[in-house]
This record gives sequence, C-alpha cells and structure tokens, in this order.
Amino acid sequence: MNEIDTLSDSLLGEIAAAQDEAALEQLRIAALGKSGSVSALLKTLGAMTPDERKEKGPLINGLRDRVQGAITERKEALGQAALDARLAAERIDVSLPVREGPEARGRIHPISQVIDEITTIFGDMGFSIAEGPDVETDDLNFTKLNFPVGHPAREMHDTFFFAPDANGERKLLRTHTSPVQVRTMISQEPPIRVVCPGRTYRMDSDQTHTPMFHQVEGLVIDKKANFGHMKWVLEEFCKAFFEVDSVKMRFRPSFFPFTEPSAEVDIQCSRKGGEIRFGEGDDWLEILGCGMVHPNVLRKCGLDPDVYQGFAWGMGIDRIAMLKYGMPDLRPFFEADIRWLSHYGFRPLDLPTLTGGLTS
Ligand code: 2NL
Repeated sequence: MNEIDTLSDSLLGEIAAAQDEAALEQLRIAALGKSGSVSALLKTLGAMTPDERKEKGPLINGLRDRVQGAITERKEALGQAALDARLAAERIDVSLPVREGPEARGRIHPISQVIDEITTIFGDMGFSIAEGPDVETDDLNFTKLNFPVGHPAREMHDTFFFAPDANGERKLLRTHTSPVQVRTMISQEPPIRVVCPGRTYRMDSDQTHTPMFHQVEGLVIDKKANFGHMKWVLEEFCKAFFEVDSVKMRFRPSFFPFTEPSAEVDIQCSRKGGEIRFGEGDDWLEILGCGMVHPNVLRKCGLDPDVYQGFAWGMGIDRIAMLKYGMPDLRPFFEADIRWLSHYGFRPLDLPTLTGGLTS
C-alpha cells in the first residue's frame, strides 16, 4: 500500500471514531491545517516533475477531498446524534397528571362556606345580599334602631368606640349588621328583601365569645309583610340550611329595641353521645332572634309605619357553623392554622347550590 492510501485509511478511521466536535476539529487541523499531514503532501506537488504531478496530483487532491467530505459527514452525524439524545432526554409525557395548583390545594374557611350557603338559600328565595362598613356611626348602629339614650349596649364596656374626631363625632365598630339594613331602608324604596352577612364586634372574650364574630341579618319591608310570612321564611331557611325535610321550630317571646313583637327561635334537635342532629328528637337549640320591625325604626329610616311594615331577624354565624360541621371549639376559627383549615375547610370549586346540594 502506498503512502497516500495508508494516510487515507488512518485519517478516515480516526474521523469515523471521533466522539465529539472538538475531537473532529483537532483531526481537521492535524490533516488539513497549515502544517497538517494532507497539507504537507499537497506541498510536495510543487517539487515534482510534470509527469509525476499528473500522476500524484489527482491522488493527493482526491485524498484532501475525501478527508474534508468525511469530516463534514461526521460532523452532521454527531449533530444529529446530539439532537436525538436531547429530544429523548427532554421528552414530556403529556398524559401524566399535573401537579395540584393552589385552586385545588386551597381551602375555604368554614365561616365563608356558611355565609355562601346562607346567601345561596336566601338568594334563591328572592333576597338581595348587601354589605356595609365595619366602622359605623352611633346614629346608624344605635339611634336609628330605637336604642334609647343610656341603653347598656351603648356603654363603653360593651362597644368598641374610636376617639372622637374633629367634629366631636365618636365612630364605633358595628355591634350587629343592622346598620346595613338601616342604610338599605334609607336608600331604597320598598318592597325590600335583603340579607346582610358580615363581621361584628363586641367587647366580649371568653370560651364561647370572641371580640370579632360574624352575623347574618335579614329584613323584609312591604305593605303587608307579617309574622306568618316570617315564620315561613325562617322555616324554609332552617330546612335548607340543615339539609332536612322537616324541622319543628319554637318561637319564644323576647325583647329587642328594634322589633315589636320580638321572638327567639329554637329548632328541634337530638343530642346523643355528644352528637347533635337536626329535624329529629325532642331537644331544642336556640338559633336566631327575630320580630316585626318597630314603628320607631321605620319612622327614623324615612318609612311611614301606617303604610309599610316588615320583619327582621339576626343570627350568629360562628356558632351555627360549629354546630353544622361538628367543630368543638370556637377559638381555632381565628387562629389561621393551616392544619386546622385543611381538616375543616372546604374545596374552593365545590360551591354550594340548592340543586347540587349545599355541601355535596
Ligand atoms: C339576634 C337577634 C335580631 C334584628 C336582629 C333588625 C334590623 C333592623 C330592624 C329590625 Cl334594621 N331588626 N334586626 C331583628 C331581630 C333580631 O337579631 O339574636 N342576633 C344574633
């Protein structure tokens, strides 16, 4: 075998064995570079006789072309192999389940859930939902609701008052959601059917009371709205909320400054082995207060009591949430403990509906 064939075989073998582009570049320099082995052969052509050159020229040039071609080919093959490896390594199986996002992991607080349930039930009965500010005036929280001057609820030790402002007005944290209904009566023409959920505040703190708590109140004003209508509305509410077909209710006479007559309402329940059930048994549980709106309240809110009458009720949300969902202690409600919330919380996309079940 001559010198050219030997060099050709060894170069082509090395090129075919090169494992990456860097090795290939080294080989190219060693063969075709300025002082490369093929370049050295090409330089010998100058010193040859014309006959010798005619014979060796095509052989040496052919070698150069073969080496150059082999390098290009190997480079392409290495590039393709690298791409195949990357495609295989970065392949994504789109059929795998996605990781749960916050919308699946998050939980709705039981109080928010109960407010959603209550507003869904009353919304279905044709009520509007209204909200108002937590910081209220003495007038909207007490005076318009027929609280006499000197009523104990107006005392500093029951109500959170702010320092008087430049005009001497003393704002307060609302002690009930009634000011929202007062605002509704002042700003809207009857008929009124409104439900007002929200935060309320009283200076009370022990095992069963927190200084901030939640209430929902309802108000109906029309020309002939009466106590019988109120009983029906409240009974339908209790059946829907406690998810039972029938429930006995007991209306006991009571007193509120803003209603006359007034009643406290108990619902039938059974208590066995620490478990409470509604719509059965012969125990009673107090769940709300209600009454016919006092004529003084109507008058103070710009309504003529000889034309309009109505009824109202109020209940605490925190306690009925505890009862409905079997939560033994009120305090964790406001501790923002993620472990408690993932146990007692509700899935964010399972919204309460009357047709699909409030808590399906
Ligand atoms: C209770 C009792 C009640 C009302 C709230 C009300 C509101 C207006 C006029 C008349 Cl604007 N009444 N609200 C009426 C009766 C009872 O709440 O035990 N709440 C926890």
